[in-house]
Amino acid sequence: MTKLALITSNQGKLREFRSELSRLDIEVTSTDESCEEIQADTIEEVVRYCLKDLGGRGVGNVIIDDSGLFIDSLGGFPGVYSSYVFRTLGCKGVLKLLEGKEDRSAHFSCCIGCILGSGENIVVTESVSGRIGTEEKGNQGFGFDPIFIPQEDQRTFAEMSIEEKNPISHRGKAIRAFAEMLKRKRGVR
Ligand code: ITT
Repeated sequence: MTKLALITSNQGKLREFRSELSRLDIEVTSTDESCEEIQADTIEEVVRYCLKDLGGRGVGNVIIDDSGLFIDSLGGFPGVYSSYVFRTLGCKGVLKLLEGKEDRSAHFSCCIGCILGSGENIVVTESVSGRIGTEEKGNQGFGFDPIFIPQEDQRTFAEMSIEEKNPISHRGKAIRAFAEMLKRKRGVR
């Protein structure tokens, strides 16, 4: 079985990685390891910088996940500031920012970065389109899940189980693409 450690302070992310990757015979552990998180214009830049920092210190077999909620009518905000905005404004604050706005379209993006024991890197980004609801709904998931309704659904992510969210979510898609690339690299050294 392949073993990879996820660097995150977010238990919701860890649960989603474990749920998806255990089926592919990849064990995801947690770790106290950390990396330098820069403020950049894109989540990919944040991930690539972090991988460079880890690689420079000889750290391997770790995964990182930088993600964000991008709201069209707010010019993509909170985007790379999602973590800060969740901690400060929360779901309620975002709903307030959208009061009176007709266009509620948004997407979540997730960038996964991995540095293998060999030092090779994998970087993959996936997204899911949807809209911001008019109130918080549901108590599953984490973060902005209670206000995000994926395309072609009427329920928020927080009204879905992990088994329902992963097949359509930004993270679920990114994890599967990552696993595919990992397989092509023929196992973790
Ligand atoms: P780590 O950096 O320690 O992994 P974090 O929660 O700070 O944890 P990010 O920097 O990637 O994670 O920030 C992403 C924020 O976007 C996060 O705080 C959530 O509020 C939100 N987010 C990302 N993915 C989400 C998802 O699947 N459902 C709901 N909110 C999500």
